Amino acid sequence: MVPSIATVLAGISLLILSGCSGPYSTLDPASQSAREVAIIWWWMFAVSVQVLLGVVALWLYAMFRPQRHFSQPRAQRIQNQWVIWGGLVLPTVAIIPLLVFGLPVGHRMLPLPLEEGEPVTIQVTGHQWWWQVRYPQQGIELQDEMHLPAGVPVDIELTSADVIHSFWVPRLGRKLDAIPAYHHVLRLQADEPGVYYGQCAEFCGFGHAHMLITVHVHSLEDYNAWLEEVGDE
Ligand SMILES: [Cu+2]
Repeated sequence: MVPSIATVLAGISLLILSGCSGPYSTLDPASQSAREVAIIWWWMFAVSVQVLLGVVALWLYAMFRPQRHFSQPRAQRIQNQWVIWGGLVLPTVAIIPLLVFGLPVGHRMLPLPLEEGEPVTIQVTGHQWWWQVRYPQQGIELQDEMHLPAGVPVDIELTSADVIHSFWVPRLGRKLDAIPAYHHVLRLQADEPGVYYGQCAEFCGFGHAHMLITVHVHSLEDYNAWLEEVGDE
């Protein structure tokens, strides 16, 4: 029996969408800011599919339309209209909503002053090819491993000891470069306890692909208990 086109398309979609979940997927968000990034991604995907279908439809039309001959000035006018509408108006209309919705999402991941309380601060330094994680107040130092409290803003102070790296835990938020001599701050806030995985997202040499980090998110009580147990004060 030959499967119908609908069955084949459904099968292909399922196969593609199965890549949307998993430990490194931005489309399986576990924080408010990661959720907002995922929503924008889905909108961009939906709009780009419409654009693709539109372009394919125009291409088919151009291939199979009956031949018509225009005078030179009219042909030039039609050509100019395509450049103006397709080359200027369409990209502008597409980019403006992206800016309107995208800028506030990025803004919420900045280390802005909180209405109450202080964020937890963790210092992260990228090395070829590992992550050094420090809790300055407790004198804790870890390698390729991080512990965070859930539901609490955490400021990750990023720098690098050698080349440019990029810190990225896709399910918790955006990525941010770790650059030698600079200190960039990334604010994350995980929804709930769990284990999340990160990966260096800037090619940094031979061991880049194996530059991973495991993020353990605990309840606030468990996090404080962990700090007491591991810290030196
Ligand atoms: Cu890297």
